[in-house]
Amino acid sequence: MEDKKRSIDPVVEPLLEKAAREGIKTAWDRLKEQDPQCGFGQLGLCCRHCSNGPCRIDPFGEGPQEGVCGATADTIAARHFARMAAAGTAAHSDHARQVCATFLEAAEGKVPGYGVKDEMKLYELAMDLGIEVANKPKQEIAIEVGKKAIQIFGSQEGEIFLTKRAPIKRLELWRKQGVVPRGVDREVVEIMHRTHIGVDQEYHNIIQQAARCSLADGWGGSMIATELQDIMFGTPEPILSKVNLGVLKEDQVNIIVHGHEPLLSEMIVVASRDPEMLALAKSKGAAGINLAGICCTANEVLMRHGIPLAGNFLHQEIALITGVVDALVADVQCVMQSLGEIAQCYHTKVITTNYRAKMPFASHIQFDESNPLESAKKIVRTAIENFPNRDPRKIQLPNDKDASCELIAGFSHETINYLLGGTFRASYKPLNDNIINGRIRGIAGVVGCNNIHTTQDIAHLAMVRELIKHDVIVLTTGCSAMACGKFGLLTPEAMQYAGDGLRSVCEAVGIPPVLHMGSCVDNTRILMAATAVVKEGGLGDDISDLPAAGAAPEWMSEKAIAIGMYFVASGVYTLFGTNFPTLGAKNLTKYLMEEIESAYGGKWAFENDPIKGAHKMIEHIDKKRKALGLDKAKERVLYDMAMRRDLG
Ligand code: SF4
Ligand code: MSK
Repeated sequence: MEDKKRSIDPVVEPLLEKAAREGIKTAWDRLKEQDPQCGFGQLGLCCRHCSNGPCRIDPFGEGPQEGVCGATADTIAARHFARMAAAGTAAHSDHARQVCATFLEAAEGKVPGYGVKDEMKLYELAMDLGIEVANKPKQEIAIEVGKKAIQIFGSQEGEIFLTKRAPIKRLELWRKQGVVPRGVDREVVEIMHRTHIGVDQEYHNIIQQAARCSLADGWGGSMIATELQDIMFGTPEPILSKVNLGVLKEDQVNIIVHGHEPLLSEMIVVASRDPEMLALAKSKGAAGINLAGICCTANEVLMRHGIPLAGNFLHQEIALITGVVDALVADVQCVMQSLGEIAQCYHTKVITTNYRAKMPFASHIQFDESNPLESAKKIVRTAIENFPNRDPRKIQLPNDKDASCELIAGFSHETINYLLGGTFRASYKPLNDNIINGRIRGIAGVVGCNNIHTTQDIAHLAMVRELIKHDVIVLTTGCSAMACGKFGLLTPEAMQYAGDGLRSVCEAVGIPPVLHMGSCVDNTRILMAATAVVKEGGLGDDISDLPAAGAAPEWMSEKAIAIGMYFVASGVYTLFGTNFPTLGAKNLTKYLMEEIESAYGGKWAFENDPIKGAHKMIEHIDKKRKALGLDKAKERVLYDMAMRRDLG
């Protein structure tokens, strides 16, 4: 394995050097220990679905071409791919299930501290769920919404309600393809059944179920999580904050929230501002309580409260190495097991909070949904009491000018609507008009993780810069959004990197060319934005007609496969970098990357070079512009102030 730069983020290397001095292993060290990683696995060519195996297929055609049961490369890789989609769907949806349960209990008045913050969104969702709202008190509507929402998991027949939000043509296409999801749990279970030995052995058929299951995620579990979280905690609006390890403070109690669920972290925000807690912190010698976040729990509390981001996936171990983290509070997903062990070298308390997600060397404080503030206070108190245990000799906090960067987050699809159209004429029309007149060439969603095989953040940064340079506006979520934030792309000043057309629109509206739309479940905000653009008119009548593309250049989690698959099945050209889990299965890969387009209007693509990846996306956007008749060269016009105002 060649030695490459571990991160382009300047705060990382000095802390990795500190870790080496202190004898601490990080993900980069463990990657070296894994070398060489299994080539069959990387290509999707190994199977251990039964104990006749494990079986592997020789990618060079010289060794075995079938498993013991006769499964071919395409079957093996398709089964593996489908199981990844099922696991991703399950992860998002189990999060959503918890949100639904808490929402319902809150509506019934059983959870102190939670209520309805966004009433308008409650009514809109109620109507989308077919609930009568006229002459009903808010609480009654909320209870009905909670009860109906929870049905999307266990329902066995029919169509998940929120699929009706898609453009009509898309819903009809799904019906024709037989992929409208019936219920989240049913689709996940069916994948697990169909990928068991000796069941579904036809790769097109397996991928059809992967699409159905992933749609249950995008237009079901993830979407309902975003909706109910917005109703309970508020729909995000643009908010200023900071990102990177420079947000940690040497003189304050530092608490990092990590994982994906905002249920508890919302209350940790409240508890960290509680006078009793602040007084306790003072009594321990701390100047205050500083909350920061990692991964998508961080994105949730950033979007709604401006809580700063400590960093993305590959920052989690590095944050502990600073020696100033008094508590790292983990809920679910993307939390490395190594954190518990690394914390042993410092005073840090790693606290797990969800019975589903425990780990060695961590203490567990179960989140009590019936009294969230009490759970949150217990955690904050634990962190405060740990503050005096810091070892000053082990502290190394990056504090130069690059150690944190300002950003603006909070671009829900409702906010974009409002920002573009204004209070009295909120609409996507200005965006559509600017796409039609060519100032904006198209829309790209760039999302997803850090992957240890790629220099941290390098692909996100290169791809996003290349896209905006070519007038493609970028919507971003998850760890990709954090990468963009660390390098200044989430501020209006980033317009300096944008092409003339995109820059003129950003200047007129006062938005950055890269819009932070939230966490991983919030990718559904991108689906909703795309649907709003279709419904606004002038750019075709389906998501697949739009000059739009998606990418996850540093993806690594199974959730990314579910997200990618629901984007493809929703009609989006979706490009992954770093690696792709079917590359050893030629027919399957050809199907996913070419032939599937005839069924869904979207397809997968793989490109390891982020600049080339950006150009493949732009090529696709241009193809769609041509199909819409928008490819005619526009005369270059110099805009005066009045014309710019008019753009908005
Ligand atoms: Fe081998 Fe087939 Fe069993 Fe997979 S299911 S391990 S290919 S025998
Ligand atoms: S946190 S899934 S590493 S984006 Fe949502 Fe980041 Fe990927 Fe986890």
